[in-house]
Amino acid sequence: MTLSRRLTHFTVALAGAALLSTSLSAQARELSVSTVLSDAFPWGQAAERWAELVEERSEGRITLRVYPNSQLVSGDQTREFSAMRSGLIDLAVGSTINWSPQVPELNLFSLPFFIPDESAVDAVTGGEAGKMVFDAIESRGVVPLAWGENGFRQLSNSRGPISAPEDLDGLRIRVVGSPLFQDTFSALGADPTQMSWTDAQPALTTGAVDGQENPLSVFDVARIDQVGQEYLTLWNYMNDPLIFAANERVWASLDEADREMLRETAIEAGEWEIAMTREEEPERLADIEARGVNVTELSDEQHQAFVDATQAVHEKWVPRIGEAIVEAAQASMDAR
Ligand code: X2X
Repeated sequence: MTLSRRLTHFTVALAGAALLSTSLSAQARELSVSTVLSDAFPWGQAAERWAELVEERSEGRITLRVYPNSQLVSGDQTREFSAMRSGLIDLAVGSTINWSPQVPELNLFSLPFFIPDESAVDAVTGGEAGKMVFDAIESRGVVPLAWGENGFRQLSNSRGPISAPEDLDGLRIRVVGSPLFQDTFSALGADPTQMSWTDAQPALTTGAVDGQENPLSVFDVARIDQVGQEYLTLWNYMNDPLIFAANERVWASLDEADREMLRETAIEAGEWEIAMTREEEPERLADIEARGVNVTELSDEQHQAFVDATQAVHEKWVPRIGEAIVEAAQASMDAR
């Protein structure tokens, strides 16, 4: 081979390599994923798991970069949905509570004492009501992909054991930024105050609030007992599912195969996280008790007193959520 021939080969090879790398980098994509809690919690782990699966299946072509602690919305978790809709956030693993100001149908899960246990949650999310909720999200410009779980929310406070609505009388309770919570805790005679999770921890530490409500995993990982929350009531008054979702334009920009892959990996990550969250609960409760927290469980009669006290919340909120969705959820639970 002559020198000039060799040079030509070499040039062609170089050009080929350059082409290959530009086409690879043209396809390589980084998408942001917003979460409220970090990977110290199951919620953040759900997002990290999704990112790992996407990295694997796309062979590194698509990178999901997780931004925890609501940092993409400066700590204001109730703005996450709007930020995803507007394109400030590409993807999110978000809470039904935090998105409910923009998607009223999501208040279905916050109706007090409506969805009693894990199998009821699965019946609702996996049934007709779950589809209706996903349609409601989609009609507001966000593409829902899969379910996860923050968990059943339990009540803690620094004052004393709570086993009846009267025990909540006048207690200042930090609630999430959704009006339904304001109504539930007012109906129970407490003094609810809305604030973000970012603001909740200092408020608990300084004693600006007496109590809060969160799943056992959050109570445990954030060591809520160490900021004086020594009394915990297990009342399963509502479950907070998580939803994996995407901005509409980001979704439309992906080809069919990548959409399929993103949806499948979200479902896998969600199922993995739901199972883990539930499996870990007994051990978390044991650890919490071992740290000296006073845990109250309710008898059927005590439970009923809370149900009765919050009936008016249902009357006010069922029409806002949509009678059809609430009925569909009830039907799925009854059919278990
Ligand atoms: O703010 C909370 O309580 C939290 C972390 O559970 C949610 O984002 C709903």
